[in-house]
Amino acid sequence: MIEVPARPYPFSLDPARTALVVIDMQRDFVECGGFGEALGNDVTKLQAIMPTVAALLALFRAKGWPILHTRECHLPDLSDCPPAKRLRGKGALRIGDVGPMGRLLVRGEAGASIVPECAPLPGEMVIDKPGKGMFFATDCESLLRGAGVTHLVFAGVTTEVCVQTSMREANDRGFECLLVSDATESYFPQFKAAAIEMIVAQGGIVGWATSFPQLKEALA
Ligand code: TIU
Repeated sequence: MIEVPARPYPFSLDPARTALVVIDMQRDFVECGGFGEALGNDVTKLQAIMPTVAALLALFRAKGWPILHTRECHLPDLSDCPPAKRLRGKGALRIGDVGPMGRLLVRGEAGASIVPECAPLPGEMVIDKPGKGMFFATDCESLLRGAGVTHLVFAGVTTEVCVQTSMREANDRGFECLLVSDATESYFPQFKAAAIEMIVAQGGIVGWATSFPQLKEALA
């Protein structure tokens, strides 16, 4: 086992059973004209983590450890998007409407693709998910269990929405979860900070948090 300095205490990682999960690093969330902006957010905040997520991907690729990317998106007929989700909010554009990067949050559209800096390589797992959590209505669990994975390292956006939901789902399924705090971002700095505190509180009730430099050094 490898010990990674982390909060609330060091995270023990099994090098043969650890996967990186990169949540929703899609143009729709980090670029202007996408779903994130349609919700009223300043999306430029999220772009700052792209080099760190890319470095984290490079670290796992160098190790030959499994990588799973997720994309939040829906089928073109929106049959997997409940009206409660599609109609939520008061924005001018909704899921499925046409924006400058194609239809918002629809599978196969430019906006639903992962930013080039963090794009999946052949052989890496890629999951399209209709919900905020990665396990809802996906085959994530069988993919990870099939690869013998027991430990998950989390990155991506946004910290308190899809990352935290996915981490909570993973925790309930018995995965040991570590969040890389400088490889995740929120539109709301106070929500990012609070989400990390919620995760590590109570002895790591949801999981652990570390920084990329700490993880990199521990894996060196
Ligand atoms: N990927 C993800 O977090 N989806 C969201 O809708 N996040 C928001 O913060 N809105």
